[in-house]
Amino acid sequence: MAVLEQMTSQRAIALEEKYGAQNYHPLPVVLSRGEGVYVWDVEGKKYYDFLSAYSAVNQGHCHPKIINALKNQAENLTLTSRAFYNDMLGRYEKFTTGFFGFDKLLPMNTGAEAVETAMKLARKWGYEKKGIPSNQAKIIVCQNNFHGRTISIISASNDPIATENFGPFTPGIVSIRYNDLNALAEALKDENVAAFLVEPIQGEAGVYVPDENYIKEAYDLCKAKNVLFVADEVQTGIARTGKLLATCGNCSCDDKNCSGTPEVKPDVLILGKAISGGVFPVSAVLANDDIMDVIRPGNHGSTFGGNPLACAVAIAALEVVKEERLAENADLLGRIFRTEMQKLVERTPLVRLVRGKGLLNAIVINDSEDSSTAWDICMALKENGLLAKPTHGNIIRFAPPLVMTEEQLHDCVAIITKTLLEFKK
Ligand code: IF1
Repeated sequence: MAVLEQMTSQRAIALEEKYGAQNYHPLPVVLSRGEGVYVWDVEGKKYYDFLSAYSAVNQGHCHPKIINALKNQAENLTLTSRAFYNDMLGRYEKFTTGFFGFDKLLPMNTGAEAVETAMKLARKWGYEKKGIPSNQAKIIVCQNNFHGRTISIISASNDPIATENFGPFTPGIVSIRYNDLNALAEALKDENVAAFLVEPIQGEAGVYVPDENYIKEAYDLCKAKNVLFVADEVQTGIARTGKLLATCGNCSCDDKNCSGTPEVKPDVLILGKAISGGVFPVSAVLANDDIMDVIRPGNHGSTFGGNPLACAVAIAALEVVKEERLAENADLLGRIFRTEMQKLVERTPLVRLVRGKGLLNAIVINDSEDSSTAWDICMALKENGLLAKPTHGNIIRFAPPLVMTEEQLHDCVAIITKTLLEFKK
């Protein structure tokens, strides 16, 4: 069969260029195998994966427990649709609501679908519980956000490359400066606001960590105005930032010394990516009964939402997070990583600063946003056996799988240090 022809990197890239929509500009590396923190290209070269599929592979590539759950379920029942019950969905819903400390879960597949779901849920709650006049509900979002690629979600975006020539846009969305409590307080004066949708750390924007008090005080401002606090933890959730959730809240995390902020429990929690360990598209919206009960049969759904395969994979993926103490490991290794990167800031003018939380970090390269320097550095890192990719312009995001050992982390720090100290523009 042609599709199984002997593949080379060059051939694989040529096939995508000829037959694929050009909606990405990938780094020129063609991967064919993943295991833990490592990936291999088709020629057999081994790399550290320092992107984790944008924080979807927190548990490491092809984690045996998750793959076995996939295989076992795949041999029994993969999809029923929600026209009928199945024996996995209720189990998954009970497990996951208990895991994060909510009453109910609405299962979807991609992060964007979960964000759209949360927007619909917030609007319906606004009309039926808060009494907002019909079709007047507003949702507040933050500038430089990333919540996905659908029309309503990009209606909340101020990124020209994500929005140009995709209009007209969905109304009822108000955009404010991130990490600006005065801007939020001002926007909340509008009685028709149903929700504030926010990333606890803005990943795509360049791993912007807000002021320590921002999330908590934003939450308090929303509560004072009877506005839902909707946390998009698609990228920051599932232990990535050194806690089970970046907003944490009083989840069922049994880690007594959790550094989380228990007083911030989102009204609506959006999860995706690593909820499945990157093995299968799984996303979820969690909320308590007084919010989720506005959703009635026929209001919302999806063919694959809550399928048995997704449920089996997600249960296993979440169990790995607890069993292997991934949040604690991310917290510890993240502190070491930022300390080591700070040494680099002092050793080369090429790196302006390092920022992040847990194992969601980034370095800002000392060059203009439209320069190719960050890209060229990633190309050099690739040659030295580490894969990362620039986010906006001059920022390189570093987000390895959370199963990384301290020894592997120091190996990666050595690669990054060597590459940057030897780099010639
Ligand atoms: C791409 C970015 C990261 C997300 C948050 C929702 C979604 C995402 C906070 C939607 C998805 C992905 C999408 C992917 C690249 C990656 C990304 F660069 F696009 F912005 F991670 F930062 N909320 N992020 O980060 O989830 O529908 O993709 O499952 O579109 O290129 P999705």
